[in-house]
Parts: sequence; structure tokens; C-alpha cells
Amino acid sequence: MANPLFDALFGRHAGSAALFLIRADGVTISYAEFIARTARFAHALTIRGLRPGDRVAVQIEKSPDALALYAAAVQCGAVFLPLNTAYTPSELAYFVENSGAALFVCAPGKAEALAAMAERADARLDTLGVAGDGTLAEAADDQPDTFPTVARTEDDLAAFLYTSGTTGRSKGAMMSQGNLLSNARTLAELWRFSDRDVLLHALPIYHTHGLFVATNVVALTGGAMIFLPKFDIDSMIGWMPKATALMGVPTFYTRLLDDPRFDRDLTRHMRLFVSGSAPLLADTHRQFEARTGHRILERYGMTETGMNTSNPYEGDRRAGTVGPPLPDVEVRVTAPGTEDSLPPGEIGDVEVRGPNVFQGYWQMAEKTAEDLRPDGFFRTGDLGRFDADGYLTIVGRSKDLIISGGFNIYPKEVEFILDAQPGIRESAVIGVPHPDLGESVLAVLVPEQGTAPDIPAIEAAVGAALARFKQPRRYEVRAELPRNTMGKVQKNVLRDAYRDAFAT
Ligand code: MCA
Ligand code: AMP
Repeated sequence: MANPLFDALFGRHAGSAALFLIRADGVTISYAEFIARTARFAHALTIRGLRPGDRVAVQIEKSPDALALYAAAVQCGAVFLPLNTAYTPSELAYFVENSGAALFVCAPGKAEALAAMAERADARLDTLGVAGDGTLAEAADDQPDTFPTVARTEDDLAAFLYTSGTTGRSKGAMMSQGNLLSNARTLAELWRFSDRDVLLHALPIYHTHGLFVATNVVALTGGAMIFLPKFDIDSMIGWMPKATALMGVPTFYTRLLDDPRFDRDLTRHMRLFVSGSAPLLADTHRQFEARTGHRILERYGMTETGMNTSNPYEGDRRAGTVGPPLPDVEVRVTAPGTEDSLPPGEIGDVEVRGPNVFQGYWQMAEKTAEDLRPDGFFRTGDLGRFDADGYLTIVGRSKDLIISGGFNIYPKEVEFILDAQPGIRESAVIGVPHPDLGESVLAVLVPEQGTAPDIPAIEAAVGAALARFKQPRRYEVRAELPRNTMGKVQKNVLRDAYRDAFAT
């Protein structure tokens, strides 16, 4: 029976001896082996009682088994909910509870610490490690290596990805099979992926970039991936000769450029370098070309929409721009507060419509209605402008968001913790330029009059509550926050004041 996403990505390769994954230790996994492992996991999920439409939340380290769990969720019609491995138990509790996950899969070493949370959320707890270990792997091991794929349509949900907002808690962006499939097809064609490609994969697989852009595009076209646990400069340099393409966040490219081994000879055979998730400095783009002769292809996307625009494969890849809209995606730049498109050259709100745009936020009809217009355009919260020839440039954000090394941090979430600390009257969290991460987190604290904040105690409280990447890397103390006449905190004034805080 048909399951469009599973059939297109995995089902079509059943029995194929072609290479799919190359692990960091050199061990290879063919499509046939991967699909057999997937089937075993699909049986294990079914035995656990997971039914089509049920959510399976996972916080596990990157591994071929972790990827097979994604494929298995798709095969049995479940909704896959991947979670950042850095999230703390209190962050996780929200996602597992809010999604109503029937099953929560974590790393074996974390099971003890997370058991009570899973129980409170009424989710069954299983574990999956990187060495074929864990309770879910054990349940899968002796299952059959084929599984009757559960029928789905393109409108059925395939994944939830949580994304924060400028106010309130994180929202579960509901992605349908059709959302993921249309985007993978469009990108594969535009970027000319084929079964001859070998993608150097060093991104995490709990975000759109590493999972849906990288993995889906490669699986759709029958190529292979060098599947590294994380970005490590020596492994990147060591494996580059075996790859044809790389997808990364801008930090990947600045780190590669910082290494003298990364040169024209090492990259001569490469077909494509793609960058996204955060702005790539035009300067990095130029340095990259001068060093390697390759022009990085920059594209632009979001969790709620997948990819929206891309510089061309053939033709001008323009530094500092994110290229024209994808062939099946409409992008408009509107005058703030209106639905009126602005002419080229004028800066406004970037809005997106197409088969890539998500189905709404899980159980948040009001938030969905705020961001998704009745005519189908999604308000991205990014500010941009079109050139006369249709290239989009992202010039900033109307949403209060920090992007550090490709990870999103919503200041409100950090300020909420800081404001609750003893002796703190209020706080403002901002992103300031950082040479390695693009932006880094700086907190401005306003203490109660006559007190000095206890920074180590504040750091400890923040550390217990928030993933490491969200924690401020620097604290500044001020008597008050700059405010405009409406009383709104002027974060731009703070960003200017601390612009050089992380300069080297
Ligand atoms: C790790 N750390 C970070 C970050 N990553 N701190 C701030 N920002 C980060 N991005 C912290 C760790 O907690 C640790 O803290 C220290 O930095 C070193 O950790 P390590 O694991 O060695 O990190 P790293 O190797 O330096 O990692 C940096 C990285 C990684 C390679 C840039 O963060 C990364 O792979 N980022 C990619 C994110 C991504 O895939 N984004 C796509 C989402 P300490 O030592 O102090 O304890 S956006 C998306 O999907 C949209 C749709 C799109 O358009 O693509
Ligand atoms: P996320 O919510 O994790 O999906 O992050 C999406 C946000 O990342 C977008 O709304 C943009 O602000 C930013 N982003 C992604 N790609 C680019 C890019 N190429 N240039 C500038 N910003 C980008």
C-alpha cells in the first residue's frame, strides 16, 4: 500500500546493494541493510503499541540506527519528533508532554534521569544507543527484516519539529509527508543530486537541515552519506576526498577556512558546497572561492517551511543573497502590517507559500492563525528585499531570535529564567557578532537597586534549566535598560553597545 514519503525515500531501494551510509569508522551500510534494519525497528515500534498518527519523541545521539528509527517511524505511519541532544530534562518534559508522545526514546545513559519525566507525560520510555544497544534495539534485533508499510497519504503528518517563538512556549510545527517530499524533490533536482553523490554529513539529525534537507535529498536520489557523529575538523578534512558534496551551517565554512589543509587540491573533485540555517557572510563566500575555486551555494529556509529559496546550481551564486524562490515556492516581500507586495529594492516582511509550508502548530490554532494567512502565505519573521532580477537578500529579522552556530535561541526563554533570579529586576538577552558561531548570546542584567548580581549562582540556575548552547556566554550589568517612548526595550541600542564583546 502506498506511503509516499517512505516509498520515495526508502521503499524504492529495497534489496539494493548500493551504498547508503559510511560510518566514521569506515563501516559501510547498503540500502538493503538499512531498509532491513528499518523494518526491524518498525516491528519494534508496532509491538510497543505505536499506531499511525502517534508521536514518537526521540533524543538520541546521531547514528545509522537513529536514522533507521526515523525511517521506521515513517514506515509505520507514526509522527517523528526529533529533539536536540543538548536539551535538559526540564526542556524535554515540555516537548514530550505537549506533543502527547506515546513513546519517548532516549540515550541509554539518560534513561534513569528521564524515567520519571516520561511517566508523568504518560509516554513509554525506550532507549537507543550508538552501538546497536538500548531496549529498542534489543526489541528490534530478532524481528523480521521486512515490514508491511503502513498506507499514508501526502496529507498525513510525518514529523513534528518544535520551534520557539518570541513569546510563550515552543510550538510543534506539523510537517506532512507532502511537505517533506515536495521539498526533497525540488532540492534534489535543483542541486542535481544523483546516485553518484556522496554527501559529507556532519550536521545533527534533529533539525530540518541535517534530516530533511540532507538525508531526504540523498535517499531520494539513491546516493550515499559519510555519516559523521558531529563536525570535527580533522574528520572533515580526512573524509573530504571521498565526498562529492557538503551541506553545512556557516560555522562549518569558517572553520574549514581557518585550517590551512583545506585548499584547492583537497576540494578539486567536489561538486557542491551548500550553506544555510544562518547568514553566510559575503566575505566568507569570497574567501572560500579564493581558496578553493568553488562558490558556495547559499539557500534559505525555516523549520515551518523547509527550504524556500536557493542560489542557482548553474548561473550566478551571489554572495550575501539567498537566491530566487524555489520553482514550486512563492515568496513575497510585504510592507509591514499589510499584505501588499513591495517592489524590488524595498525591505519588508518575507512571506512564503507553497507545498513546503507546514500544516500549522500542534494544538495552537491561534498561533497558527497569527503566522499563516488565510491565503496560505506564512509570515517568516525575516526581513528581506528582492533584487531587480529576483534574488532575495535576508537583511534582518523582525522576530527576536539569535542564531548561534545554526542553533536558534529565543531571548524570551533565557530572559524568563534570568528575571526569576534573586536580586534581578529585569534582563535583556541579545545576539552579538561572534567570529566562530556567527552570533553568540549576551545577557544584560539590571539588578535590584543597591545589590550586585551573583553571576555564578545565576549561571548555575541557567545551566540547570537550559541547553548549553542557549546559555549566555557573557553577562553585563547595567542600572537600567534603554527604552523607547513606548517603553519597549531597545535591543538595537544594546546590540550596538556590545557589538565587539566577542571580537577576537
Ligand atoms: C555547541 N555549543 C554551542 C553550539 N554548538 N554553543 C553555542 N552555539 C552552538 N551552535 C557548545 C557546547 O555546548 C559546548 O559548550 C561547546 O560549544 C563545544 O561543543 P561541541 O560539541 O564541541 O560543539 P562544536 O563542535 O563547537 O559545534 C558547533 C557546531 C554545531 C559545529 C556549529 O553547533 C553544529 O553542528 N551546528 C549545526 C546546527 C544545525 O544543524 N542547525 C540547523 C537548524 P561547553 O564546552 O561550554 O560546555 S536550522 C534549520 O534546520 C533551518 C530550517 C535551515 O534553514 O537549515
Ligand atoms: P529555524 O527556525 O531553525 O528553522 O530557523 C530559521 C531561520 O534561520 C530563518 O527564519 C532565518 O532567520 C534563518 N536562516 C536560515 N537560512 C538562512 C540564510 N541562508 N540566511 C539568513 N538567515 C537564514
